[in-house]
Amino acid sequence: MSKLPDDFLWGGATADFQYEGGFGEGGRGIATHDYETNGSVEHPRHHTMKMPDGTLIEPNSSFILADPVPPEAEPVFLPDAYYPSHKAVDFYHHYKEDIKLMAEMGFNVFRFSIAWSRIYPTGLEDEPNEAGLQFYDDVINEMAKYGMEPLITICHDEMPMELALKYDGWKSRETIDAYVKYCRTLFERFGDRCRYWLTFNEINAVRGFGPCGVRNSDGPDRYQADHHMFVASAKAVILGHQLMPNSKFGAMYAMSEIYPATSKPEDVFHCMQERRENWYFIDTMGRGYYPSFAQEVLSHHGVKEIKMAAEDEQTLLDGQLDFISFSYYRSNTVKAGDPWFNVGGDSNPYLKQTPWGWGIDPLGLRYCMNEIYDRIQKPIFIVENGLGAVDQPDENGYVDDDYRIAYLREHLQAMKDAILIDKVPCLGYTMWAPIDLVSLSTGEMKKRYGFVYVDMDDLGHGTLKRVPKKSFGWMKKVIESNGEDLS
Ligand code: BGP
Repeated sequence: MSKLPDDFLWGGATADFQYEGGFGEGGRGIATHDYETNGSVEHPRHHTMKMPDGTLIEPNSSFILADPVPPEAEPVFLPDAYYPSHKAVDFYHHYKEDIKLMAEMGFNVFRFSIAWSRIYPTGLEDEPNEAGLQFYDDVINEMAKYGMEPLITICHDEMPMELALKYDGWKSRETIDAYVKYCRTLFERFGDRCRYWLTFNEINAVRGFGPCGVRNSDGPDRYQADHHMFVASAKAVILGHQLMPNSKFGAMYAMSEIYPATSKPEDVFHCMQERRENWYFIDTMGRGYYPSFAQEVLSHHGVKEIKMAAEDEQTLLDGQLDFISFSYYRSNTVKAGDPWFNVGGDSNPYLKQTPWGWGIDPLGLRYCMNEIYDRIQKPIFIVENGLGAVDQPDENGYVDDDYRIAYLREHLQAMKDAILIDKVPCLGYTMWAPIDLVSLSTGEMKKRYGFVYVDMDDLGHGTLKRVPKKSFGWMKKVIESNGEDLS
């Protein structure tokens, strides 16, 4: 093969709580991310929680969220805080304009997530919310006008708040039933127009109250919750295949490549063990059974065993994924003695970094694609890759973002090398995120990824006007040439 396949999928990816807004509109319920403030690298965004005596819980140093959250704490909105998910960049009211811009670039796929709380406002209703279904119907039909197919993330790091409060989210098996009910509704309503589905976003990295509804995500609760998500994903795949015979399912993994900090055998061995923290997820869902080292991973986290129902083993086997998708932004290094599940890891002295300290490593993308395919032998789908940077618009809102073009050019070349030289089957590439949106990790707006500039600042001020950046025209040319022309 000397060229990318003719049916290669080119597009962009977004997540509802970072992009959609429309808080309280169309009967949408409250989701876990709705209580997250904005933040920065120095001051992590966090859920504001209140104890019965009125004391507010301060965020700790953990990634994104205060954790653990005491069982008696309730979420609370503070009058003077800014909650970016409520408006995000208002795709809810701009979807026609945004989809048109994506179509202009030549996208034939658009990955977006459905807000669970828009379909089942608390997660507990028997009947879905028609206005929520109608919104996504409108989005999908608008895409169809341009021949753009959906890649739907069923659950992108969040859930209706009520499920978190009532069941401690994924810690309980009840949440599996709520999720499968939600999936059935989506498949019955959209299945005639959607082939590609992702059951969860970055399932290997999510933990804690915001993404999983779990109040204490260190140790046993986290791994029990993961098991329930594995079972829920497998049940969704089984049901999806029954209801939509042409459907293809993946789940999405955070694949920051991890290298040993040195060639010292102890560092290399620790790196292998740290990587197993990811394989634990990919193997189980990609092959349909827990890997042989699963207990070893659990032991690192002080977990003696996972509670499983008798039928879970068969469910995992029957509900294995059709393809493996992942996000790839950066690589990190680890060394012996580092804590387990060292999110972010250490920086790599051989790499340049983004302003947010993420090591830029295009070859790591080729490495990832090869490694996953060698191991799981199922097609790859790259569903997130991009550069978060501070853009400086001119007086018309135009951004000359050569740095973004350079990042994407090198990563797309690495992807092509994996496909054309190493022969890794890859279904497509969806860049994060085609239109500027709110950052997941910091809640900032100034960490921009898009081909299209959105006039809005970190506190939600601005006209929301959309202006294509220089990279917009560049990506259009790349897609027109099916990836041949990266100049
Ligand atoms: C992934 C998430 C996305 C997205 C992206 C960029 O982890 O799936 O939701 O936001 O990373 O991260 P950030 O927004 O923190 O820069």
